[in-house]
Amino acid sequence: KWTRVHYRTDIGKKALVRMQAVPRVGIVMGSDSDLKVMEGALGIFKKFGIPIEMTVASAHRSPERAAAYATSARDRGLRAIIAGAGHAAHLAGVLAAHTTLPVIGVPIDSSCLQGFDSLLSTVQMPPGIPVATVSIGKPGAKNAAILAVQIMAVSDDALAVQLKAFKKEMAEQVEKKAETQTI
Ligand code: RP5
Repeated sequence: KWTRVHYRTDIGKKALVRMQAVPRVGIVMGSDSDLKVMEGALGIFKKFGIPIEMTVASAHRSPERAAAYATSARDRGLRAIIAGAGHAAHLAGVLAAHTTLPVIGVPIDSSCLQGFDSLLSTVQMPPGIPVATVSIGKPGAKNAAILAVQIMAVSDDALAVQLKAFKKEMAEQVEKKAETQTI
């Protein structure tokens, strides 16, 4: 469904954007080295036909860019933000501080501590600024996308129907494997 990939000038030259319409979910990474993990979210958005945008902004290396991204997110049409970062992963928290949109954090296993550091720094938000933190790494990126779809489906019946079919499909795959494999 994504017919083009181009750069959105309004959020910076490095902003990788895949879109067919106004993006509804923003995926932000602390570094372009996080892309191999955050790519795990893309298949879900493609499956559900939800236009998204991806960009790089760091809570530490480019704090103004991160703040500007989150501050403008709702007005630009986004409905949720997914933030993936490694090491002392403050990106999701910083974005959450600057927006009223739901922020989903993906801890990335890019440091010597293999994501345990990122998990704690993403999930342990102080009261008042929640970040919905998913599991570490690529499975977390996929779950972040599903969670974003579920958030949007609260006010979108067509998406809710698609989600129901998605769950049914997963259950059928389990049944199929159970029938064909001897454990
Ligand atoms: C974090 O530091 C990023 O999110 C990334 O996971 C990690 C390493 O970044 P690079 O040194 O590869 O740019 O801020």
